Amino acid sequence: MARRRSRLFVPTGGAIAWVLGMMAVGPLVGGDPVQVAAQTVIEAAPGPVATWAIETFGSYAQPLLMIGVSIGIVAAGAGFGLLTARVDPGPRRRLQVAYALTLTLVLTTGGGFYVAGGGISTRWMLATILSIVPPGTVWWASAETGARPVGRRRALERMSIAGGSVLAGGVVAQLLGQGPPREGVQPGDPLDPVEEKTETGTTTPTPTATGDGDSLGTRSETDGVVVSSSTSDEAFGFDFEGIPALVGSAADHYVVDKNVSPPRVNTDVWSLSIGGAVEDGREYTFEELRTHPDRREMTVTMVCISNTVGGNLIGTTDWVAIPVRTLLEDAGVTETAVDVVTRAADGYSEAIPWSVVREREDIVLAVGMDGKTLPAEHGFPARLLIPGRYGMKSTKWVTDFELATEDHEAYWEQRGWDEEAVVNTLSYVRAVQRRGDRIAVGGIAYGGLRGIDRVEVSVDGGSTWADATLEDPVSSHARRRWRYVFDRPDTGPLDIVVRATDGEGNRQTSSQSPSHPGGSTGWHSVTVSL
Ligand SMILES: Nc1nc2c(c(=O)[nH]1)N[C@H]1C(S)=C(S)[C@@H](COP(=O)(O)O)O[C@H]1N2
Ligand SMILES: [Mo]
Repeated sequence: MARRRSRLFVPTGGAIAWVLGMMAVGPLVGGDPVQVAAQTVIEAAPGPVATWAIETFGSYAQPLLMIGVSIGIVAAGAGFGLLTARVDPGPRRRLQVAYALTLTLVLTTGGGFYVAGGGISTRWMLATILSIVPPGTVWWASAETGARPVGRRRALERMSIAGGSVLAGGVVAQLLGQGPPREGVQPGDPLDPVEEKTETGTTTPTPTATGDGDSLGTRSETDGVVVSSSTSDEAFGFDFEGIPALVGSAADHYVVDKNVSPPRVNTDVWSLSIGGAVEDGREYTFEELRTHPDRREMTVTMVCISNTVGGNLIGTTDWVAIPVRTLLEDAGVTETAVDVVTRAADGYSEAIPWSVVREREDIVLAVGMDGKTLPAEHGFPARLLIPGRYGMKSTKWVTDFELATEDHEAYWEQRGWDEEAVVNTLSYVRAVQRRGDRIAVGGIAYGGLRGIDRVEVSVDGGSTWADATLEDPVSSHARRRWRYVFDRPDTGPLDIVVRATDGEGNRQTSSQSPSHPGGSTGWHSVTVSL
């Protein structure tokens, strides 16, 4: 009995120790084999499966997948234990199995860290060795038990030795951290300001009306809408509790990509290459881009195609960017060019017709965000921005521009999402505040390049509508904020609905569609009491 139990316990416990040990030392190389496995699953997943996961789990999809992969590895260990618990292969066979297992363990661990850390280094070696110790300890601790059944105390002792080696690996990894700071520019480093603002997409932020009640009474949230009361008796501005900043910070900006952890790019070796159907293929260093004479500041709103009505996958911030067409024209685009394909350090790709890029000065390569170089998760050192299209078109961690002579099928397009991904007009309620008898409903509205002309609000579930007041646009590429203020002494429920009309006179459709394949549509509604 005891022997059988130990044959089940050893591979299961070994697998647990292995997974935990690898995760603990991951910081040494900036990733671990479990992440590599999860990333492989994400990229191999058929379009409908990937889409289903995004729609069902949203931003939990990747963490859940990591847990799933870990459970899978442990289950494989247990399965192996179950299969082998019945047979006694004899000492010779047992030795062969032990060799084969050790070899597999070393190869997968070393190989996984190699991929995760981008090559062979002392850290890679250390991570691999430290990760083999915990499962090795479990195995070693059980090796002698073949002869004697393990007592509860001995078993506990062994578990703590394995646990201790995981901890020790974690401590080493934390002490050595991500390694000495690299030479060269880092994500989020200070960026020289653009001295002379160029026209495109730039406006000076308009100061907003005052009276934005610091003196808060209460605050709560209903379906993501901030509901508050304030003791202020000043007139409402656009900035009351729960309304996003006119221009958000980098930290405010949502993060969406296919990666379990963002690729880390070293600007000392990175360059942006421009090739394909051009006369002179060329490379830009980060330094050349960072100081490019045509760089400009732009306030741009980005929204993810998987955002649901009223959702938070929308951000507005200041970028420093260079028109893509300038970079491409300098390389001399030839007649045969059809698509501008962008490729990225994480294997992602996107494409946009050259005929579109040629016409638009506002399709840009961003090298700065919120006054600094890009944060790693937003695409350091350089990312595309295509205002008016969903975020998926805006490739992060760009490494290559390739002028392709035929239509290119991009990462999400292969997975069944819309190719052009032009944003649908949207308007969201973000906050409701009471000041005495007065109530303000406020939020944002975005119509991509079409702009927003009008926002209407209903507080009776759509029976009657009133015009909201729109804030002056901060940029032609940014969403607008709005508010609607009315008198309501009683505290009964309000059925709030909002709808916008874009700059071409089209009212936002009331028909509800899911985000796949072309982005969500429908009016945002919320019921609040205050
Ligand atoms: N290289 C790369 N670029 C990418 C992605 C990606 O997975 N890899 N995801 C895209 C998607 S779906 C969106 S919504 C935006 C999000 O950009 P943000 O994280 O800076 O907000 O990046 C886009 N660019
Ligand atoms: Mo997205």
